[in-house]
Amino acid sequence: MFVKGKGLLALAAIALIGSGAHAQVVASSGVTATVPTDVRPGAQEDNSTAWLMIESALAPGAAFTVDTATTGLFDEPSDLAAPASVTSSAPVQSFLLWSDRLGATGSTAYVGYLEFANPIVGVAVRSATLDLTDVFGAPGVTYPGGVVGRGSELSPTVESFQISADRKRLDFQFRTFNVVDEIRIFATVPEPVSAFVLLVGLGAVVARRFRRS
Ligand SMILES: [Ca+2]
Ligand SMILES: [Ca+2]
Repeated sequence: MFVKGKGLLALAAIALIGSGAHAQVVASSGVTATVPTDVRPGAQEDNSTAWLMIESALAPGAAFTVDTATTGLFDEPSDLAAPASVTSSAPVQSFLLWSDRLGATGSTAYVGYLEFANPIVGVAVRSATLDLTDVFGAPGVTYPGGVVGRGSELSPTVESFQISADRKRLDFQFRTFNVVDEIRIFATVPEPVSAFVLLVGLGAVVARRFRRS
């Protein structure tokens, strides 16, 4: 019975993942998902992993500012476009990826990637653009608005990110010193009806697993 209870919990966890924005991240490396209340420098530190948090869902047609809406390797500031407002006809989800090393001296390298179920529309990496897009942050979370250096300072072989040709994968490399390194990612999400169909499908899988056990 105890084992069965654990199985129930595991299935409930799968259902939760399947029903939420977490389902939009299908694979990752070097990143730990978290639900923080404070993402200012020093609030949540780790020398072995970067952090990922789910932020707000944007309605179709909402305007948001990005530093690039194209694909490829970005390893110097001149690779970025001028900050520009974009809109998406599909619903969009905002995610914050960041790193914060222990303490405020020395430096730590972070390397990893995120794979999304749906295409990345654009990203914010400059401190000013991150400040500007904090309105799409998660409710109740304190952000480092106005903190110089919160963004990602692109530098060849030191700090960079890459968006794959199909826009579903973002590779990153941070060298984090005394502040933080952040990238805010805007990726499309399925229309609600699609998410519902996915849930029904997941329910069928869960039901089959229960019958089998
Ligand atoms: Ca720190
Ligand atoms: Ca930084």
